[in-house]
Amino acid sequence: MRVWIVFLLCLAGHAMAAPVSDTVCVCVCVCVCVCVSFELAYASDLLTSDVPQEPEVGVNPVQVEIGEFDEAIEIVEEEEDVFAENPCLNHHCKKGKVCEVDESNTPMCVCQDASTCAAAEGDFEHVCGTDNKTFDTSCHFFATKCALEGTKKGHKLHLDYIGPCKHIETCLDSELSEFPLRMRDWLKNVLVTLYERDEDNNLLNEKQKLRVKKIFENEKRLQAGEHSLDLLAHDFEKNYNMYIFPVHWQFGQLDQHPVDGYLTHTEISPLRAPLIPMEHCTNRFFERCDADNDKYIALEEWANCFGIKEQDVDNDLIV
Ligand SMILES: *[C@@H]1O[C@H](CO)[C@@H](O)[C@H](O)[C@H]1NC(C)=O
Ligand SMILES: [Ca+2]
Ligand SMILES: [Ca+2]
Repeated sequence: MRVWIVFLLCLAGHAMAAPVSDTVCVCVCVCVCVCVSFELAYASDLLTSDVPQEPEVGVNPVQVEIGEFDEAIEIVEEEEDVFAENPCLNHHCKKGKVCEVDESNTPMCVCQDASTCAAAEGDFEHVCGTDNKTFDTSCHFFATKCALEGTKKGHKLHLDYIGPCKHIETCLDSELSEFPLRMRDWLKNVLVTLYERDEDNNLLNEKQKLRVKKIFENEKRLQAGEHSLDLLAHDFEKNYNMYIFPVHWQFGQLDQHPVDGYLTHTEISPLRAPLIPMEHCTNRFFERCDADNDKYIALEEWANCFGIKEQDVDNDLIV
């Protein structure tokens, strides 16, 4: 892709030097080509990079963003013999921290200086904190949060959503009840898409594949697309069984740090953060999910939130 851009730019340069009568025509063609190629290169960069981005419709942010918001997770691995020279090589620090060695060559995690974060390449890299302040990138956010560690302000500061801070409309009760309809349908479509793409990517394990296969092959399945709320509600009633697994599966995707049958604020973050700018009921929805208000969403609470009946909640569906 890059080669093309350079090549076309050369052509453009060439054309500039050509007689005026030729220039007009050539320049128009070349300009269009450059723009298109650049966009393609840019798009393919986006797809392969791990920066926060607006999820495409049907792409599960959990797949895209995995690990991006796990602010509370500190992974420390030690393999001393292999990396004896630079103890930092294999010493991972949580977001917002970097590894440094002290006088005795012991690696330790210290707060990253926000000025060492790479600048944002666009608005899509900005993130909005719970203080309603826009940060350039998630790197800037976590560096700032780290610098505030131990303070009340730092304790309260979380990454709220992806994108610059904006006005988020109040979620009305009527809208809140619509949210799970769309979300359930979306979860089901995400799984079916993963299944379709999953030749040998192992996005799903064998057990999961078998379960999604049943949904995928079901002729009564509502195909992905824009549907009215009435149709979504009707489909949930009629094809209720198809929604049980997707709801469980998403819970399992999020319940990772640690795998304990409960979702913390941080664990839900990979799902919430990209969703909030698009769905203004996201926060209210997840708050309400925690029915007993203990700050954790248990599987039963989660399933109930999506309209799954108590007798269909099954821990075995998650593994
Ligand atoms: C957050 O900031 C945005 C943009 O600066 C503003 O439009 C919005 O009203 C603010 N929200 C709140 C809750 O203050
Ligand atoms: Ca957990
Ligand atoms: Ca709870």
